[in-house]
Amino acid sequence: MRKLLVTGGAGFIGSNFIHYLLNQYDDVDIINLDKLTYAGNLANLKDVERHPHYQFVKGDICDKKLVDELMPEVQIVVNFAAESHVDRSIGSPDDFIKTDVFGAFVLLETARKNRIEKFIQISTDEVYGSIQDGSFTENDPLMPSSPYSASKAGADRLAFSYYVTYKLPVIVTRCSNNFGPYQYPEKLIPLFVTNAIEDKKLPIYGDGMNVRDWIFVDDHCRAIDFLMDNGEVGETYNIGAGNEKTNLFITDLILKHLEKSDELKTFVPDRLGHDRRYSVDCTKIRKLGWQPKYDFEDAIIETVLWYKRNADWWKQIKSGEYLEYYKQQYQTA
Ligand code: NAD
Ligand code: TDX
Repeated sequence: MRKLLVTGGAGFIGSNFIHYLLNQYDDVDIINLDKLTYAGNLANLKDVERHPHYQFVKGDICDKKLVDELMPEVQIVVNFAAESHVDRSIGSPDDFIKTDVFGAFVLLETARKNRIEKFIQISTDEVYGSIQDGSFTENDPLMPSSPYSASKAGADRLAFSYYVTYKLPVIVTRCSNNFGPYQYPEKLIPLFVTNAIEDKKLPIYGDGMNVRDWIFVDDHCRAIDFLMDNGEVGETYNIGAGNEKTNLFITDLILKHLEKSDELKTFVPDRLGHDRRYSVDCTKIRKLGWQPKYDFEDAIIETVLWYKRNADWWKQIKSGEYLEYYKQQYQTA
């Protein structure tokens, strides 16, 4: 039996990862440590809340005493917990520094003392910053440009330093933009899908020509699982599916699949410091034997359908704290 501490498991990717592991294996035990910030939602895990191999602990990864209590119970740590939204980091970076950097430090330090067998730090492709042509490899320098990506870069290299200095068996992953079920509707795809369903405006930043490389969340989860077994400790792995699209292309695709009018498209002032293009070279993980399984357009259709069928899930979110935030930010809610 492998026992994992999954942090941030009530968020988008963490909850998909927990579902993935429990569906895939009979021999994993999971402790999900999550603070339940605005982005954490136990509704994402309703179907597994009584699963015999799953336990939820509400708490903060910065809480050293709590982390000290949990760490001796597990062999593997997968750290998803983070403040994850770039726009929020521009308005109020404090929690990004606390959770993404200091929280990662608390986990690493405690993992080291407990001789953890594997520590997976979930970083992001945003740590490289923007690239005009070509793609970043794992050896390229980090040039993060938002308080979010700078915090993630801090944790990314701090994790690496624990491998070099203390031989903690760390693996760092840098994935591109995820989409799929249970994504908080402040991120581009769930925001635009749910707004379009309700005939609300779709706020496109700047000229809409910024490029992101999209990956279906299940492919990301499989990559993390793959690296837990096959990744080399001390190494960093880019993860992506090679679906580079402009935001306008994504917007048009969503409108097409929902059969909604072009008139919902609304150009709004650009995000401050908006990275133009992200692109990662995934040769390293592909050579090891992982590759994405999902076709991009099929996965988009599946995702749009999921939000159509699960309106209760996002309507609940869009009626709370969210509404206040969006009224202040964009006046689109
Ligand atoms: P999310 O915002 O949906 O979820 C974050 C989760 O972390 C939430 O459940 C939240 O309650 C929890 N959390 C926040 N602060 C915490 C704290 N101090 N202690 C414990 N739990 C805390 O984020 P996501 O999109 O699922 O991203 C998960 C991870 O993957 C993040 O580290 C993010 O940087 C990384 N990542 C995300 C993407 C993407 O496209 N979403 C791409 C690459 C990497
Ligand atoms: O309303 C919007 N309008 C818009 O044009 C929003 C929310 C976004 N955008 C643009 C900005 C980006 O170019 O869409 C693109 C994607 O934006 P987000 O969904 O906010 O994602 P991004 O900033 O690319 O960061 C995401 O991918 C990498 C995640 O939020 C990060 O956690 C992850 O590390």
